[in-house]
Amino acid sequence: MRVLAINDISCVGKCSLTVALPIISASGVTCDILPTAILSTHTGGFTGYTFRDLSEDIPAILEHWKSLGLKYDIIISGYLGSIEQVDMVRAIRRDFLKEGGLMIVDPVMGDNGKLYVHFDAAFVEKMKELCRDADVIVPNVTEARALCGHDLSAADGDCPALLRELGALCPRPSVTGCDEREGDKTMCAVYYTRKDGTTARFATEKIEGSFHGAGDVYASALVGCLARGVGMDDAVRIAATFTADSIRQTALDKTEARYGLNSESRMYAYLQALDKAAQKA
Ligand code: PXL
Repeated sequence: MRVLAINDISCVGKCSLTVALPIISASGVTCDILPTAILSTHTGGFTGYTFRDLSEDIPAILEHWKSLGLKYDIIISGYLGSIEQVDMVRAIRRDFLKEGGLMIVDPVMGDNGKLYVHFDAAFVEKMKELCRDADVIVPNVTEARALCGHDLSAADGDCPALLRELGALCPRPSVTGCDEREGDKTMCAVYYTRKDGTTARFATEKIEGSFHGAGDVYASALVGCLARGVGMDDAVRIAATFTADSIRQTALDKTEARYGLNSESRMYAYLQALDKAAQKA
């Protein structure tokens, strides 16, 4: 099983490839990487970071890979370094995804009701093209709202409605980070679509605060599970539980949110859950 993770390298801040590579590899499958940009830190909560867009390097990397005859069972794309990279990723899907392989798009563009710096309405429009090519998309609520043309900061959290709207873009959409009241508790839910088109929800108790890199941990663990043949229900449950455990650990450690999730010490529990589900799959 061979996975390709397309994402940036933020040297510090635990997101993108520094999260995807360890989690997907530890899940027990080969994870090759295509870096879209190299930054000294990610862009959320730091100033003065360096940003080298790698768009110019990608064509030669792909030519070399073609000469090796590389093909992938799963391709996951995340943060892109330029709008031009959307078409590059679409071409990568055409040239490198195996027949019957899975294209997963994390349309990384924003969070907490705002687009990240370097993203604008034109990028959102272009990202829709990539989502149309995907089998599975994993936007957070802000990205889902952007893809559906809604006001980003609107307080209403009607994730089932967003999920239905995203169905026009992609056959198996999901929406993560849906805050919902359940009695006296606040829950953080993910809504998702199964292969047969039915929809489902999985929720964990919300831990107050905003935690950078949670979407990357979730998407990477989801890919790890799917790559091991685990079905979507178990994959979502295991990935969301690992993410919630990592957030809880980060809150306990009281490390700064911008330095990312402390998922390292939660990895063993994640792998145990994955192994158990993979055995029955
Ligand atoms: O975690 C999403 C992400 C990925 N990559 C870079 C980012 C962000 C969010 O801020 O800045 C470079």
